Amino acid sequence: MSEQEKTPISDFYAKDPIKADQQVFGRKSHADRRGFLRGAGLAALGAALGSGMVFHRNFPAGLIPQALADASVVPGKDGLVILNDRPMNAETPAHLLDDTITPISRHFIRNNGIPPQDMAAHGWEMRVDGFVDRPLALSITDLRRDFEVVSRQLVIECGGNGRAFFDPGASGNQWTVGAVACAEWTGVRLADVLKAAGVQKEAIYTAHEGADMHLSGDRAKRPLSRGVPIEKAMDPNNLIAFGMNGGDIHPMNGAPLRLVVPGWPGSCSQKWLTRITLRDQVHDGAKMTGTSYRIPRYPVAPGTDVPVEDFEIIEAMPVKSLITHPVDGIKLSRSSLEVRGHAWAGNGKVSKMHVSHDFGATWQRADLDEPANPFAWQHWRASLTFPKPGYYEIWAKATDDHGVSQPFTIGWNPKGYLNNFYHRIAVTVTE
Ligand SMILES: Nc1nc2c(c(=O)[nH]1)N[C@H]1C(S)=C(S)[C@@H](COP(=O)(O)O)O[C@H]1N2
Ligand SMILES: [Mo]
Repeated sequence: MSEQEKTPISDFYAKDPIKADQQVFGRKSHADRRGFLRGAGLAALGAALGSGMVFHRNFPAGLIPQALADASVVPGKDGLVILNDRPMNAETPAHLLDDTITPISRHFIRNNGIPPQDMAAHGWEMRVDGFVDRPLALSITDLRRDFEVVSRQLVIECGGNGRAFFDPGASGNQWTVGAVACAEWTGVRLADVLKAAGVQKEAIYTAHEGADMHLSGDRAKRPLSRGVPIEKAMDPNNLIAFGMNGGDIHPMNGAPLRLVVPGWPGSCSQKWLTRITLRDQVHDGAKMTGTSYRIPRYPVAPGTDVPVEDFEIIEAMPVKSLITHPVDGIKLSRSSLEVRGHAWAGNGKVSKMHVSHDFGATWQRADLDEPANPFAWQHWRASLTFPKPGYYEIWAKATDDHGVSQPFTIGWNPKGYLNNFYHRIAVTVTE
């Protein structure tokens, strides 16, 4: 199907996504998944597909037809692979993450609920309360006026990135490698705002709230409300951001205001930020408790049933790397190849980068850049020579400045978090 033929449905969604959704799926509300294709929606979908859908009565509500299942239905996103569209979750193929700074159109999307309908910067307010001397209510204008505005390249990676490779599998979004990005975020330091509010000595943990709605539509429930220990919150690299790559934040990435807490699971970086409360206990908001964003305290064999009290909260993300060029599966008619990508570590820096073209028997040192600023991903490159035609894989391995390297196998855990095994791509050298 050509781009041209896809236009009708993207247009349809771009104008009024909620109405488009109601028409396409016949849902009265976002929470109602029982709709079916009908009338105008069916017609629009038929036009977009270039052919009528024969068994449309069987087509489950909330699904996007596979032929249209790229993020072209999300205005401003390009080439992402949609894993789920209610809530919207979309990852970026590795070769589309080749840029130094991830373009807005290629930044993955991980929603736990329904984004707010009103994301206007004008009138947006965030509160800071709890164990503070002076509770604050700040507009974006206040933030810009009262605090130093800084721009930083910061990696956001979902805690579940790489889950698709778990065996036995883990439930949740089946992210492969693309739930990670490094955009340039502009905003004010979270630490400066907390200092202005006056952090009291009882405050040990933050609690973050956003304006999104729980999938059930129940306003009393939150889709996600996480927090971090006060020591991590005071790290000067955390931002309350109102800008992305020199422009506005994309609606699906938390417009008009979000937290960026780099190095820790993406879930700590609350989107559509409305409130930060300082608490005198570990925050117990939505997806802070039970087994959410937690792993067993000790290594377990794949498939082990671990009691919930043996889980602990994930803090820093592990060292990891991506091969962003060439694309996986490339066929080459020559024996040499330039390989490149990025590497990052949730705690500190990447100090060494290696690649292998012989399944890890030997490793070649890659050329590795320093990060543009703390928590920016580091770019690397290497040139490989293949001895003769045939099938090869390129494996990439980063080592952090604590001497910890990416492992060959997955550190299996029940919920499928923190998979940092080598990124591999296939290369065939032809005669
Ligand atoms: N309000 C709100 N913030 C949120 C989420 C959410 O569902 N609601 N998802 C979190 C998760 S799990 C991740 S990985 C990151 C993803 O950020 P992105 O969608 O901008 O890529 O946002 C986090 N912030
Ligand atoms: Mo996430």
